[in-house]
Amino acid sequence: MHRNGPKQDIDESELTVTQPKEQAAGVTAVAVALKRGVEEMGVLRTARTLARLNQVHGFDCPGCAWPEPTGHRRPAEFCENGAKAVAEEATLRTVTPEFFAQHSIEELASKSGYWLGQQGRLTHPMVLRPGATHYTPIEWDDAYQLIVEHLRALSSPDEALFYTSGRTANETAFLYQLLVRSFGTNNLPDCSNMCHESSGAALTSSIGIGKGSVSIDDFGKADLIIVAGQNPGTNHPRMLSALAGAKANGAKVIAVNPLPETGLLGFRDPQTVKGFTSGVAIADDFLQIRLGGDMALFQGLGKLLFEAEDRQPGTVVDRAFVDAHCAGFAEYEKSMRAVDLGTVRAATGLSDDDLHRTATLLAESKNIIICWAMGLTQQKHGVATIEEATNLLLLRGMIGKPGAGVCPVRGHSNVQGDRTMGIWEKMPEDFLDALDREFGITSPRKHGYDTVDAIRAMRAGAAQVFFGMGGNFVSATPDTGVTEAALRSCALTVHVSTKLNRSHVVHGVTALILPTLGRTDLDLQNGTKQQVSVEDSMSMVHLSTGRLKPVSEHLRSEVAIVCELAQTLFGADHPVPWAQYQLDYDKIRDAIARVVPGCDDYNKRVRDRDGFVLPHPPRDSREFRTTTGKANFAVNELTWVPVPEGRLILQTLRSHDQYNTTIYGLDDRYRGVHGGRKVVLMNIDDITEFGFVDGDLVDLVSEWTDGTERKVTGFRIVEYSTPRGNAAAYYPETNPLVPLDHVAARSNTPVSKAVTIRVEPHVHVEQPS
Ligand SMILES: Nc1nc2c(c(=O)[nH]1)N[C@H]1C(S)=C(S)[C@@H](COP(=O)(O)OP(=O)(O)OC[C@H]3O[C@@H](n4cnc5c(=O)[nH]c(N)nc54)[C@H](O)[C@@H]3O)O[C@H]1N2
Ligand SMILES: Nc1nc2c(c(=O)[nH]1)N[C@H]1C(S)=C(S)[C@@H](COP(=O)(O)OP(=O)(O)OC[C@H]3O[C@@H](n4cnc5c(=O)[nH]c(N)nc54)[C@H](O)[C@@H]3O)O[C@H]1N2
Ligand code: SF4
Ligand SMILES: [Mo]
Repeated sequence: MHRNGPKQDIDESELTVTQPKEQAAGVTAVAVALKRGVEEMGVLRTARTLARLNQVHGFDCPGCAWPEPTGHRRPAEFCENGAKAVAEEATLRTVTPEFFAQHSIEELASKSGYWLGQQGRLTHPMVLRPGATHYTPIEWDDAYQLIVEHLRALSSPDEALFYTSGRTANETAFLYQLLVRSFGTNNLPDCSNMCHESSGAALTSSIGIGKGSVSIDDFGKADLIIVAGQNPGTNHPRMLSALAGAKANGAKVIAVNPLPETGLLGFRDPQTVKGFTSGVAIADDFLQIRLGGDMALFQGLGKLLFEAEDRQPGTVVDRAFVDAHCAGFAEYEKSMRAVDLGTVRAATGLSDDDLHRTATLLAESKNIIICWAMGLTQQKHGVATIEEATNLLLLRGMIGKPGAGVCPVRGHSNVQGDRTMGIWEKMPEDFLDALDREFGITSPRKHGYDTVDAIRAMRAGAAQVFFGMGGNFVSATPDTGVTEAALRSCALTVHVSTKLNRSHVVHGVTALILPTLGRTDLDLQNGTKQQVSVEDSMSMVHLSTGRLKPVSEHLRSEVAIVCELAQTLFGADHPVPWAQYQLDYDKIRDAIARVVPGCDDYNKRVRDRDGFVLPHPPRDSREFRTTTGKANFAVNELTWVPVPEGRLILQTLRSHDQYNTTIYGLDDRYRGVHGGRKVVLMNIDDITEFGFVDGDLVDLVSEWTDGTERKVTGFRIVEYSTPRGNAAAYYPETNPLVPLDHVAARSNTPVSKAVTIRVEPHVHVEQPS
């Protein structure tokens, strides 16, 4: 079944730009999904795989964390990007030991992430010995030995880092954190540190739990839905169906975004007959906000809501809810009344009319949901911004009733589950107590490093072993130059991966690639079929069963890799029954049931038709387990992102044809960018002011407060509808521009959505031959 990947890398000179699309999804989306499937998997495998995607006895889509509808499921419960995610994983192209013999590390390091990923699935465990030019095959047992030797050589367990990306299933996540804590450290950085950490921090402080409070059914009951800092047409495509359904029931949708994202403005549902021929506008109103202006918006709206209450007392503030369930209301009211609307207009770029229109809708709607993603979280004041959004909902009594609530829309398909299972550098004491009781271990209590601190630790020589459970650490993290040097300084880097990526070629002195099964793959342990479980963005937990024949007999499941490594590391008489867990994942689920809150009877309930929903006290009973025992109104000083003279504020975002650092193709169809990725979207007035024209090649230079500069070169200017002073370019190409120390207050999340840059003409430097 071996097939080779494409030989050609990206040629940016083939980049073309067309008008952005006015409607998302529709027939083209279906056609693209099928074409990508057939290219990678062939016709039969495509048909078999897509038929099982998101179905009750099938596998969970590895695309994103948007939930499946409960009850009746349509025959095709997936979207274009879900199909692409599956094609990417279920591909028949392979990266074999022969591939590694043909390509040196130096050569692979010169390729784009796109090229690396397109080569196919990894088939063998591989090792790069100190000073070697090529990866060579290694036996699994020898690989474990090598890791254990390095771990034992450390002077403290805290010198090892154990990263997790959010595709990892609950069973793996639970065992992995157990291994790490048995070893003696809480160094469990994860992709969530770069993603919804700000949501977790804000919601925990405001309502006592870091998860969203709505279910998919609430969308059908809402009459106002605000979607802020999110591009669902690309990143959570089936959310558009939920929004379209809400609108059919009379809801209004407001999009808050610097860009007129296609999916928000128009949508053709490919799963309905009508959707093939006509579309609906999703957003009733579009607030084209300036980057980082959301906190000002929510504060301005807070002020206007109090003024509306003054005009018609008793109609806006939900006194009964506030009195019974909230703390800090008086301080909040005082701070809102002091908000200066002039500052709000400057910070947001919105008009008085925009603010009043939105406030009126907020005051009059009976059931309000606020959704958000990276546009809010990856800001310096991301935590405070989310608290301000939550304040508005508390004021209106919108938590813990049908059709209303907070909705952080998670990224990776199991990033929320990983947290529930203990992947966090600072898990609460009661979780660690339960873990210790169950297994007779002593978990360390000192908090570990998150992602940014992990990079700092490597840079400082305080960490020498990096272990990645999935993901692509080097490309996903900020400040690429700094991070690459940090990883290269490690004695050992290990990656459990499905596909080749840049983290394999920017390596420690010794490096290992451990190839693993993905969601779609059949997982047999000792001849018995195993299943895993996952949790979506709305706390629904259910099983996922892969059925495809793995591309190589040398792949091992993530669970098997953790269990085998643990046995090598701890020996046979360790209190955790690793060997049993490996052979029967039901046994892992039994342990999860005893340790993880809300998971009682886990084995039975994950097998229910739609799975089960984890408890959420504010949603279930308006109970708020915060420091005050009530929902907390937060008071924050207004923060926003002014544009310095002659500079731009740059956001780094996803194209329609990528999954984080995995580039599926070169077609950002909705935005009209084709054939390449090095573009910078700019407002026409900025282009003109800086003396450029659309199509010019430029270098982007980021400036940081300590006087240091970072640069990426050869980007094409594309005239685009974005607020004055705000620009956009794709991640990960622009990660070198994000300073490591540019992080959100209270969540330490890299500020990927507001980097100060200047734009310089691109000077072509001839390489010496
Ligand atoms: N196909 C596909 N699906 C994905 C992913 C993928 O890469 N590809 N990634 C997954 C992951 S891990 C995640 S976290 C999610 C990410 O999902 P999103 O958060 O939708 O992803 P981004 O592309 O970062 O888009 C950020 C959006 O916020 C807007 N924005 C930026 N800054 C601001 C701001 O200051 N204020 C406001 N109001 N808006 C702003 C941008 O214009 C853009 O529309 O998607 C998940 N799903
Ligand atoms: N500038 C900038 N940087 C960002 C962001 C941004 O918006 N702007 N977004 C941030 C966000 S929200 C996130 S979540 C992170 C993402 O950070 P990561 O999660 O680290 O990155 P991914 O690109 O999702 O990881 C892709 C790799 O995962 C491996 N993989 C895929 N499936 C599996 C599997 O089933 N098992 C295993 N073991 N491996 C698998 C493959 O080898 C693939 O190459 O990036 C962050 N970085
Ligand atoms: S919305 Fe997300 S989870 Fe659902 S099919 Fe699309 S990519 Fe997969
Ligand atoms: Mo994410």
